[in-house]
Amino acid sequence: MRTLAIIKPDAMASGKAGRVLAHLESAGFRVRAARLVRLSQAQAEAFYAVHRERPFFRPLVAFMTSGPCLPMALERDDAVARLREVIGATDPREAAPGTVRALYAESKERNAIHASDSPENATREVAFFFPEADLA
Ligand code: FUP
Repeated sequence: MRTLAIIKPDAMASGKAGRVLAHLESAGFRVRAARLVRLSQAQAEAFYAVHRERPFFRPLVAFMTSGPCLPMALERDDAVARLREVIGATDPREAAPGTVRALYAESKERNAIHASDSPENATREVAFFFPEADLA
């Protein structure tokens, strides 16, 4: 099964994308599609539409449009749940040792990586960035 990860602008800007990807590959994920993108305001708002009413929505959209990011379709067994384990809690101070966010995130707001939180969202989010024909 597949899930969506995004290496976020903080990790891209600080040159951690390679280390984050190596971490994911070591955890058994295979990259089936990847794209370097600078999200537009409209794209970031659409991607995070579920958070529209939350107080952190505007800062989240501002951060996600602040520089390039790297969406990737990742595949392995039980991909959605396994990737959530590998990335750790939203706030790196609460993330388990050795998780991507514990290792590489700057803060709860600039937390290095996104991962789909359910199989339904994984399907929607992979399709948001990658048409079926672009998946390897
Ligand atoms: P997660 O699924 O761990 O990425 O976390 P959420 O879906 O709850 O939140 C999505 C993104 O919103 C987080 F990655 C970072 C941002 N956020 C904040 O900036 N402040 C918060 O209090 C919660 C989330």
